[in-house]
Amino acid sequence: MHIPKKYLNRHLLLVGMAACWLGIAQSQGQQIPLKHGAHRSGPRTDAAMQTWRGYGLGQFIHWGVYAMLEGAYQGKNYAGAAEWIRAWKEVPNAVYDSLYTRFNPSAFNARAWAAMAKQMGVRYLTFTTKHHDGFCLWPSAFTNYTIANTPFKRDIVKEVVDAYTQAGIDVYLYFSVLDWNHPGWRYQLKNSNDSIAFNTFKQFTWNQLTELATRYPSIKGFWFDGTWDESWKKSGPFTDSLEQHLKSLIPGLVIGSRLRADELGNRHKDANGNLMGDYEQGWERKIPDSRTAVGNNDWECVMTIPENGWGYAKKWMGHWKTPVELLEMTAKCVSLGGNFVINFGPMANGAFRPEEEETAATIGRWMKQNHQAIYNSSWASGWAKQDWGYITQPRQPNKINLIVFNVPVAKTLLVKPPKGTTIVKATLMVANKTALTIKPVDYGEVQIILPAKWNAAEPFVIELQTEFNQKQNNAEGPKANT
Ligand code: JFZ
Repeated sequence: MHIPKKYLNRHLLLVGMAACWLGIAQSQGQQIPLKHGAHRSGPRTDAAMQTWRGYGLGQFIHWGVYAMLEGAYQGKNYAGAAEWIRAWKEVPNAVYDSLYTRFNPSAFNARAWAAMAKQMGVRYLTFTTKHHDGFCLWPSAFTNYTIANTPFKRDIVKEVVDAYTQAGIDVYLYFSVLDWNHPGWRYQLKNSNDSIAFNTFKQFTWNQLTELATRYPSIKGFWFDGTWDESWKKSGPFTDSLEQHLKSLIPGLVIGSRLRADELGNRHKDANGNLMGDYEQGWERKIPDSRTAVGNNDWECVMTIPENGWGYAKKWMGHWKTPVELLEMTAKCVSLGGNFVINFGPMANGAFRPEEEETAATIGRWMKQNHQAIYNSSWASGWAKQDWGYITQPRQPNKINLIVFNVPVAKTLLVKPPKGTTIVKATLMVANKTALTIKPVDYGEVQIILPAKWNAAEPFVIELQTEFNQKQNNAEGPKANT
């Protein structure tokens, strides 16, 4: 079909006008009306959230009866994450579901765990109370599948919450909504029988969470998981009331974006693109590569040491991250305004594997020296990312920390302060706190000059003291010749 050019042009014009109108409608913020979408726009500003925002480094612990199988069955290694081993066809459900009758972690010592975490320098813990298998590490009154019915009997959640809290480390409870052990769980709601069954499951979930919040009132939040199935996505209004209910039980409670769905089934972000929950919880084993990727939201990245596996596996497959790699990820996350959380998977007897103890100790030695660049620090607005490492902004005004991972051959670090900001002092934060030479160069860039014989054995921090000059900020910068 041939369309004369003049019609084509007119047609394009009309299409263009329509697109433009839609664009205007959207930019004027025409919102989809939602009862169960985000209830807040922008980050939380209260003290509890300020604390969360300042953690920098956290510890995750995945522990449950899956640790007893050690990521293998009858001599064969499971290729998936060890805490998922029940889903492997090689393992009969009956075998897995009776493991708990032998769960007896004789080496478990919550105070030793908390001491290791403290030495490592983590400021919060997320601990699995119940993973997808449904086994509860606390004596829940709503199921028999709990620690109370193991030979061990002790309330592991209580011991962990108490020991960490006493050590000054905030505790968050991981809770899998998905529960392979509960008869009412459904992946989908295909008919009214499914809905009836799933209603019993929702009540059970409500009861268990109320129980956790009531038994362990010192916790600072929940970390939800297993909320991705159709059945849960269709329960938007319920997820909303559940969240509000938990927040009414513990003031300041922090809950990420993995609990709720809106009434249209959207998760994490509602139909209008607003985050549901206090921080973005989708950064799992991946780190954003720019500040734009996270927008204005609080966020956290959770990371495994081996490639993919949270629960204990005897054989770690693939690459295990070195302490320096984990520290670099920590620095990167903090420099982009997020927290970084490193996972540990204790053995069935309750002790940590040597690789994890070693990792915690090495990270701790570095944190002891350099935590000023990680704690209560965030994105340094206006300072461009540099190849030598990461820039973080502590809460004190006029201070900036540079965390250096790659020392340039020239032994000079280039930085570009935001307009109006001058660097007045640069201090190498090791041993005798050497003051470094600052040399302004062209285009508002500044060289920080390292001692000529500087040989860094590990990443290090340089503290900058800055001054802000309003006049300079208003002055016109150099004009580019373009
Ligand atoms: C979940 C669990 O299935 C896993 O066992 C572990 O507990 C982990 C912390 O969370 O796994 C997920 C959940 C979400 C994503 C990926 C793995 N995700 O959003 O990309």
